[in-house]
Amino acid sequence: MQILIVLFGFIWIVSSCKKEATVTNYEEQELLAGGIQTVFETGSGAYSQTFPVKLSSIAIENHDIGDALFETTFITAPAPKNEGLGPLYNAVACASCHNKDGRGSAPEEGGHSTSLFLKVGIPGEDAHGGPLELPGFGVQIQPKATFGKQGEAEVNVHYTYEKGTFEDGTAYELRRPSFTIDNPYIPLSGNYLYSPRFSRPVFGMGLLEAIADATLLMNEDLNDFDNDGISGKANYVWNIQEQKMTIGRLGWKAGVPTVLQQVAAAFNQDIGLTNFIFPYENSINQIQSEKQNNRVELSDSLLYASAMYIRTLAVPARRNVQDPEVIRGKQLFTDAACVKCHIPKHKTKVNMVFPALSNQTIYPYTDLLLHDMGPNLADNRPEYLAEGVEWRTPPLWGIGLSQAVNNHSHFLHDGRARNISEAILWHGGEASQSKILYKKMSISDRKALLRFLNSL
Ligand code: HEC
Ligand code: HEC
Ligand SMILES: [Ca+2]
Ligand SMILES: [Ca+2]
Ligand SMILES: [Ca+2]
Repeated sequence: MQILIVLFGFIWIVSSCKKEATVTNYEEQELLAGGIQTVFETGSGAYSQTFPVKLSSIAIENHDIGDALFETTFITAPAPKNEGLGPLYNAVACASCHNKDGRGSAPEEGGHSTSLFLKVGIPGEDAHGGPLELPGFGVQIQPKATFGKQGEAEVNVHYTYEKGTFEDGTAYELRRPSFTIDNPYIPLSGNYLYSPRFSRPVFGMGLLEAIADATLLMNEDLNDFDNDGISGKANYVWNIQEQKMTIGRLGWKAGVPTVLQQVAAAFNQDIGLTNFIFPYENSINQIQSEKQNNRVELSDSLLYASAMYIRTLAVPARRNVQDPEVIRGKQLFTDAACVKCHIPKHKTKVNMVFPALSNQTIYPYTDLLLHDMGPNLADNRPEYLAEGVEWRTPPLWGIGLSQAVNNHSHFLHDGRARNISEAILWHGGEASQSKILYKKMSISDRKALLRFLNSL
């Protein structure tokens, strides 16, 4: 008996020591950013992999159909295949803006980019608290049009450059964009609002959609009760399918509730294909589009396949997780309060019907909530509960592979940041304290923080 007690005591000591050892700043599973749906691709295909496990053969079939559709170039009707482009459009394919399922390219000085468009509107709210259309232009500027019609306008960017210094004296430069709407097909009314939107990676969306509403709401702190300067607010948006207000998760202002509605809106607004969720051409109510034909151009089955594709794009694994500098950078990420918005870890809901998404620990580094990011980032165009200064915390998973996938590291809602450091330096509002702490860091701390971010 005594021997047994000693033995158990010994085991207890050994196992608690082992526990001690794993409670360093490294969690065993954090390598697997997408839980079981993590892939180990680090090259240009890092954002383009299918869920590796637990997909039914029907789901795989739909994923593949959606995959092909994502690359498809749509053309003007009538045509035997892939018809329905326009009359107004931004691009001919999803992949034109989501290069390799990632970001497109940000516009250069004086020019424009397909992957960045303007959402537009006028002050006020529609019946559901959403943005009002800009008469003659709708909710988005489409610069392109099919034969015989005119694109709505050109959108060009101009940058001004601003210098700053870190506390250690190291200089940096930021570029501030301003946009012009040139050659509109009809004059623009006086008090229009616009919001620039740069494309984003589309992997991991199914997992983000599978986080319970309750989890998101738990992280809200509307009145900043803990007095840390950070509030966090869920957006509530009009859910067309459910015909009620539900939490928004997708888009830079979390203005879209589900993957399906995001995909349907992209087909309709960006490419010009009507579908059962958005049955009218995007040129509805415009003078040059009288008597347009609003028959459904994208079948329900193709729309569902496209949503299945987006839901089941896997998450790339982290790299160098046990590197001491990366671990130090992770501590700095916590110390600088980045984790308060870019919440590292979530768990997805239990989902018997879709086991591939069920009950997974994932590391997206977002709260999917809205935050006041200060006047420098403000677009001043509200979207439901998202005010002019508010943006959704974007997920940071995969950010370190941006260069490998898209050959650039342009970030933020308008692509103004040319690297991760600039993205941090633009933080303001609720994230002011984080920015100040970043500017105070020594060069080696900044390097460690960036190494950590590049390991995501
Ligand atoms: C003209 C460029 C363009 C095209 C074409 C385009 N997108 Fe996007 N996409 C964007 C932009 C810009 C955003 C951010 C929109 C916002 O903030 O509202 C976005 C956002 C998304 C998101 C949400 C990402 C997130 O982090 O919340 C998904 C998913 C998506 N697009 C899928 C698609 C699919 C599928 C297609 C084809 C049917 C498509 N997109 C076509 C530019 C484009
Ligand atoms: C108050 C919430 C908040 C805090 C704190 C915060 N962020 Fe952010 N972060 C955001 C939001 C919101 C955006 C998007 C802003 C935009 O696009 O205008 C963003 C964008 C980013 C981006 C660009 C992502 C992309 O895909 O474009 C990076 C990188 C980033 N944050 C890193 C950090 C780091 C590092 C810290 C700590 C030093 C930090 N953030 C602190 C909310 C926050
Ligand atoms: Ca059409
Ligand atoms: Ca339009
Ligand atoms: Ca708070």
